[in-house]
Amino acid sequence: MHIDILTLFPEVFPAFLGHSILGIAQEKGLVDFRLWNIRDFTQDKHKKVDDRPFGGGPGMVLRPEPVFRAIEEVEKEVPGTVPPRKILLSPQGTRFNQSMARELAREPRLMLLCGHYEGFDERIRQGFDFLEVSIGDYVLSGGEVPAMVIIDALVRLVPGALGDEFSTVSESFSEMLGEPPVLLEYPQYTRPREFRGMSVPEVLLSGDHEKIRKWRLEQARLRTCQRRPDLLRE
Ligand code: 6GU
Repeated sequence: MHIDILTLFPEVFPAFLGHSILGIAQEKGLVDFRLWNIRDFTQDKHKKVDDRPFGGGPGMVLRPEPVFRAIEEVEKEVPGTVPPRKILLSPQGTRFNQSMARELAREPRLMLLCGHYEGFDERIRQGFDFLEVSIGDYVLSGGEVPAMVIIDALVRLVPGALGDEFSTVSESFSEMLGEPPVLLEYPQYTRPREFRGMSVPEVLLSGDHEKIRKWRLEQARLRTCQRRPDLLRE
């Protein structure tokens, strides 16, 4: 999986992409990221990426010229491969969820366009076939954090990214790990068995794996009922 990230702030990504599951997935060659600064695709002397909105109003709008050039250049960058699925990050997009993550995780190539300021010149939307995605109903100052959220959700679904230990477990718990209906996580415990008067449920110490599996599924369902009944109706 190849992911191209188009942003005005490429420097905010490397620490995030280089660690934990994302870092390991890159080391294993399962995914590679390329960062592109939209400003590098400007052609004017001042490298101007934004301008004031026609009709007036607050804020600045991302200019079409550098964004069109960036998308077209980056698209040409890896000849012979399929064109990327293009994602535009904006609060006006379709709400991101686990089923979108599952769908996008199957794409060989993605391009994420992060905006900033008040928004994109509308002709950017007209010029390309984007999937416009929002990560929730709140306003962020740019698409960088949403891009990281989406990348994180996708890469952990790429086969091999989570390591063998996890994938064998997921066989028996697919209901809790991303196949619909998605359930919330069951309660987890580690050592010590007793901590400040709170003890680990007996069943987890029993060694009876079938009993443990049933207990966890029951707990996951209970938790989902109590906290997120909307998930059960999806
Ligand atoms: Cl994708 N972008 C911005 N700027 N704000 C958001 C968002 C995206 N999703 C939720 N809020």
